[in-house]
Amino acid sequence: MTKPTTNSVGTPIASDAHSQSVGANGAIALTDHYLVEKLAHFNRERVPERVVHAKGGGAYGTFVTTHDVSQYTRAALFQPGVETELLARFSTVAGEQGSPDTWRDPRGFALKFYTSEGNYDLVGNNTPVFFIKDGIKFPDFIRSQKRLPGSHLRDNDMQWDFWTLSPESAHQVTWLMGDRGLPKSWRHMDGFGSHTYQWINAAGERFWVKYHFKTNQGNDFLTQAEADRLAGSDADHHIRDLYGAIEDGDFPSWTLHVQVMPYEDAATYRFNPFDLTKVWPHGDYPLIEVGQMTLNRNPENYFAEIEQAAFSPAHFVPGITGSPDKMLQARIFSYADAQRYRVGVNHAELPVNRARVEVDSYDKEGAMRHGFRSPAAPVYAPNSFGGPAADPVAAGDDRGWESDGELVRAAITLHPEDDDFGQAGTLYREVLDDAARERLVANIVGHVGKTRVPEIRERAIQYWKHVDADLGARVEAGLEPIAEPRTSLASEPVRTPAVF
Ligand code: HDE
Repeated sequence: MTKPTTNSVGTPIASDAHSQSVGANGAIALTDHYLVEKLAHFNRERVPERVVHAKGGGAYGTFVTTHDVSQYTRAALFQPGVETELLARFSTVAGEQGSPDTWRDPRGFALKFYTSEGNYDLVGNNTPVFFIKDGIKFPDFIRSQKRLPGSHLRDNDMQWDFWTLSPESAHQVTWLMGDRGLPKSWRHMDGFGSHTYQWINAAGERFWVKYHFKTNQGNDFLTQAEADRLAGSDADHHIRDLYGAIEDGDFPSWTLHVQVMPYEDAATYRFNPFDLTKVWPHGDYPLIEVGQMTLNRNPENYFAEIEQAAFSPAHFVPGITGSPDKMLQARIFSYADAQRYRVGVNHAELPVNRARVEVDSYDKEGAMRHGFRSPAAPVYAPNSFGGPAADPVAAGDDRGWESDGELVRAAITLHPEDDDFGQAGTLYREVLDDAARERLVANIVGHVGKTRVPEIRERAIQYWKHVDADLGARVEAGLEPIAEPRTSLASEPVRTPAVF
């Protein structure tokens, strides 16, 4: 027998189809509380989408530590043989919730490990570097990649204006315009922690660490033409791919490696190791294998488990902490703040976000709180009634680094080989093969070709000449003259001819 529909407090309701009205054709009645409740709840089904990384998908899985890295970290999840449950969420950055999965963009690679010492979140991307190196520029950067305030159109002049006025972006833009900007699927891309983090071993020794998740499916990409076609025919292509693979039992996996830099090397390394626009060449710090991540379970409910998933780079566990990277420090504030706004102050209580260990925090109350401790448990510390007390040893209070100086606003210090364009040039000359270089040039020409402010166009050509003279010349040669120059972001957009 079909179960009766109930209202939100469990009482059976009389009709799924007919509102209460004064006669069959008359006005509907406010006494139909069920109708009012149904419409009101519907109006509140959305929470604000993420201001960046709004479009994404994810799955659960496990991480198994297969190699012994205990000499570098005492984190329980990275001890040999330990298996940890996790959630992964992949995303594009600039697009909104319904936007195509195959627009050119970096991809988010966010992980939440439910460890025996509480949740550890590693919130990275599919590239090892980023566009900027100080979080104060992040809102400006993101606005330049999103939409014009008037027409609500994305705008290549705005994008290239920001990039060319922020030359520290060159390394990441080179990745973005290359094959990595259009991964074939989330299964076919690597993931990076991107920042430099600190690991601390049981003896309290400190190391600087970068994370690399290498896809076991092989890196693969879409051409611009394929991505454009898919954007129209299957905007959810990457969500569908991941969901389908897991449903079919074809579980995607990644091998985690780390680069480990002895603590003392940081001061004299040829690149500033806390600069998020730089990599550490593997010849300097080789990859060390750590373990295997496998995704093997789809969420049962997208909203509850993926939309409400709340990641934060501030969620460390003992044996792992942050670094002097200014971007990381800005993020340590920003994410929990975003979750409080987006999901609510008690977001950590939701099943997807809840730690798998006992939570003994003094947090209490607030909107939608449903967990509480025994009435005998004190709500303040210190106390004389057996309430929890902070334990610096358990917390790993050996975290930290030397930092001493005047309070200033300044760029980070340059190490001997630091400059904005050097590593981007190396990527072009030494990492890409001829075919990949060809595609990079074509992608840049296609993208810069949509700029219409002559000064911005010229700066973009110079930007690529700084990366590499040959690359810049090829970009310049490939560009058609601007047909309809503009001087203002408010001027009329070029109308795309309709294709029928
Ligand atoms: Fe994010 N970023 N970000 N970001 N980011 C967010 O967090 C922010 C940065 C990344 O699947 C937001 O919950 C600032 C770097 C991913 O839920 C927000 C800065 C990297 C995700 C935010 C950065 C990332 C986000 C949006 C400059 C790679 C999606 C809502 C200091 C290493 C996580 C939210 C998910 C999401 C802020 C830079 C990756 C607003 C201020 C660098 C994968 O808090």
